[in-house]
Amino acid sequence: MRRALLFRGRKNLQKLRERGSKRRRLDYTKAMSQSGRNTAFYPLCGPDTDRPDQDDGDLAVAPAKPQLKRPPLYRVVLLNDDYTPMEFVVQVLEQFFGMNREKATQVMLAVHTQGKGVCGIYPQDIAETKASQVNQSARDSGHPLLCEAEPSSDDDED
Ligand code: TYC
Repeated sequence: MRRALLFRGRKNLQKLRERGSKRRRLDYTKAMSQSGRNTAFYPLCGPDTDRPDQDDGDLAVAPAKPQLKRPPLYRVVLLNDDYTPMEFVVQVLEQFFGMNREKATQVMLAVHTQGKGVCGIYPQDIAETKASQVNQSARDSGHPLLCEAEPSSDDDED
């Protein structure tokens, strides 16, 4: 190609360049407008009525209603014991459950007097992660504090 061009005049060369660049642009545009139609991305480009190969006839077509369901919820429950310092429990409630000091103190005292108490309600994976973070933190600090995740019955409503 390079050698062939050497023998053409300047004007010819100029024409060739113009023609070449026009062609490239035209081909590109055409390719873009055609190529999407047969791909999985085509429906994202607009309503189905634009699609030449799909005909719904006289039927009214309603979009399918998404079938959504809330994830089952789990309670994170803190258990009382005789050895874990109250201050440690308060700090755990602040750190892992986002409670302020006043709320954390209330919950800690409720657990202390009633034997157990709910720290929060979450989807299963989050509840289990929080419970195991609390248990790990207690173990790391040498305290017997225990935390559990259990299915909650509060998630019945649809
Ligand atoms: N009962 C503990 C004490 O008297 C305090 C405590 C509160 C421990 C709550 C655990 O989940 C707990 N030091």
